[in-house]
Amino acid sequence: MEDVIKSIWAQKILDSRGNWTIEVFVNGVSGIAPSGASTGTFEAKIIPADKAVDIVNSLLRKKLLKKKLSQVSVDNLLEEIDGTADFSKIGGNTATAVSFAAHNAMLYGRLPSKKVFPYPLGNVFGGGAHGGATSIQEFLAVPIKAKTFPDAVGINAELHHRLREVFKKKVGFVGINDEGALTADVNDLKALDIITDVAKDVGCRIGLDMAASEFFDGTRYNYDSLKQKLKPSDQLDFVIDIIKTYKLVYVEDPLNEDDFENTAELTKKVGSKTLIAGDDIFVTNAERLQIGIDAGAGNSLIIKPNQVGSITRAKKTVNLALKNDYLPVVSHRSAETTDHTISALSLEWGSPLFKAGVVDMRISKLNSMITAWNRCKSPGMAKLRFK
Ligand code: 2PG
Ligand code: MG
Repeated sequence: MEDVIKSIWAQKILDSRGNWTIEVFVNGVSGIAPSGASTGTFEAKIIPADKAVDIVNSLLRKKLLKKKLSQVSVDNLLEEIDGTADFSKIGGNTATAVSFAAHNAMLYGRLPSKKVFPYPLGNVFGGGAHGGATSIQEFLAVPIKAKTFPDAVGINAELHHRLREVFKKKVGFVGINDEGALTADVNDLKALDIITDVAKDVGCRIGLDMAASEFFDGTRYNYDSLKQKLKPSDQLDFVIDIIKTYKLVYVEDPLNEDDFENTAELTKKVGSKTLIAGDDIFVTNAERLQIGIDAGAGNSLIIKPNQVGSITRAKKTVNLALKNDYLPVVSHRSAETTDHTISALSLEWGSPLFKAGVVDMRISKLNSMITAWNRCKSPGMAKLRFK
């Protein structure tokens, strides 16, 4: 294993939205920063890709060359050089790309050999900030009956294919949004009706990423296509109602990013059967997760290393989650590239669910996981509490 940074350089490349992002090479191995559209207020700060590339090719190159290549030492050095809590000086995107490249350089670009594989959470239909008629951002396939990882991604893809036909027949026009999820001119409840029906045929369950902060205006949750505006207590009842009606196994960000109280109430009421996951509310940040733990808010959380700017920081949050029985879900962002660092992290950290889409760019992450599965001697799927 190489234990010293012998070379480091950066370039800007395009992401899936056609925006510039930063790619860093450490000892010739790549790491690329993704980015989001439904970003949490408390995420690490992003700087323009040009500036990020300059910072790596000048300042970071000088400071990191010949330094020890270990995750913790690289990430700690990045924190030291930056000196802020949210990487606002060198950029959370810059730090993420360096952290990913260092990680991948140590693995020589391969995935770690682990025996326990996650279930892929697949975004098959969507709206909100990613584009579409529904306020709910993501309707997710959860293939909990699959016996193998390749079968599981196959089930999610099958649901995507079938829904394309069903929506075309029922509504006429089917679109594709930022994550390759289908869109159609239906309201949130109609979408749930159609998707749960088809999911039953395909043999999977359904979850949601509501990304509710995106349609909360400070007092009301605005469901434009349903023509309803809900105050927080009504939003709580609405979420409980759809969880029961559609037997949802996973609901992410059901309330605004600062509403720990109602998230705790929801967890108390439905948390024994349904995963209530925090994304914008925790932003992969250990301090924010601790507030959630103290309040009893949620029983699961999204892990996106770029929300905190380094693998070491994200790992700290994963450890805290596992200690407190919160199920970690390693996740992609809506703007992605062919980078598949998060596939490796999902395996390394034993995250039982892996949110990485179904089609388009997203296959890079899924396919690298299939390779890891096929290389493994006796692989098995993770245990899920709602099975
Ligand atoms: C989310 C993500 C990924 P974004 O909200 O979970 O699906 O979206 O990257 O836009 O925050
Ligand atoms: Mg989310």
